[in-house]
Amino acid sequence: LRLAHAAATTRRLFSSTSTARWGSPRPSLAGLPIDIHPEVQAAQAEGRAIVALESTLITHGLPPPHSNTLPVECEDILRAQGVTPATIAILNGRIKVGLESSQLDELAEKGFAAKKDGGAKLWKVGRRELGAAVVKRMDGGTTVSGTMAVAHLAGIKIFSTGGIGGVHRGAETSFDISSDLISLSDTPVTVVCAGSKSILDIGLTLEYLEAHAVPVAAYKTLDWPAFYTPTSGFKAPMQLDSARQVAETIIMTDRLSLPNSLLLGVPIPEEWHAAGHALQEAVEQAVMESVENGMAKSGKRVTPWLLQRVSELTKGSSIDSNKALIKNNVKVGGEIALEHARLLK
Ligand code: PSU
Ligand code: MN
Repeated sequence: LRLAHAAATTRRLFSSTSTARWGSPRPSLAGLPIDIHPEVQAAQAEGRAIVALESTLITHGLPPPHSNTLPVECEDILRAQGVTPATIAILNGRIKVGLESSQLDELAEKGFAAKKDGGAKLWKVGRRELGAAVVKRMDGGTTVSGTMAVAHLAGIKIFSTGGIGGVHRGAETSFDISSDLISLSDTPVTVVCAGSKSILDIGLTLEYLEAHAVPVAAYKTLDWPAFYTPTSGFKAPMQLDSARQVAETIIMTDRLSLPNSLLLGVPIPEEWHAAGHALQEAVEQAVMESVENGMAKSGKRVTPWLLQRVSELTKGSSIDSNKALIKNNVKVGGEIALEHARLLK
């Protein structure tokens, strides 16, 4: 009897649902603690363009007043294009896809408060934290990996952000590699970014992405960008030349049943190039300090620490560049989403 019971249990464990791999097909949302904003639902029902936005940059990335103003500005850019924004976050254990402007503000305020109380109630939510954040009724800013997971559940294909996480400098001893990279390999949501900051080892990050079969393309150039600067010294493995070509690549990747994302690197706009080179020096100094004071080995705290330190060292001027590139990525994401929706009509 015990044997028969064990066999039945094994069958249940390995029945169709439990062997479905992450990626596709998309699971049903029935009964899940996910609130899709009515505006997003309407856009989905009508096949209109939608762009997902992350919220770690609100809660852990930018200081006030930028954490209050930038998210609204990003959503306005999309609305002006006729694209529906879907900012993704966790509020009191509910996974939100699309927020009210009062909720965007609430997240910024919670991020600010968390800097004082250590963030007991507010998490930086990567994909691995999603389940517990819901169960423990947390508030959370979702990272690239967290946002991709939720966007995928909600059926949103395009996501714009500033920079992605990656392989940290010194990863050969610290093992610090962002789960953003794993998500890029197995979640079919396109990520529009400005590359990554040189707080990371950009060469190793590109190698990791290659090893994990992630298509990486620079937008209208072959230079892989480095966040504040349009070049990183590395070439992108490929170049995509228009929003239309990106949208076609997304659709073809889906039709080929591939589970991966497409990572698009968009260079920061020209008027910010000169500022970028000066910022680069502050990045170098911040990384050096993080090694000296041990922050480099502090796990998920190191990225926010470095971002904050760069902003201090540049008396806040890194933030202007940061905002400019995020808004530019949002605009490019909107153009891609419009093409994508048009091609699928
Ligand atoms: N890089 C930035 N700004 C950010 C982040 C990265 O220049 O705000 C955030 C993003 O949300 C990214 C996350 O997904 O940090 C990566 O964190 P980690 O390295 O702990 O995986
Ligand atoms: Mn890390």
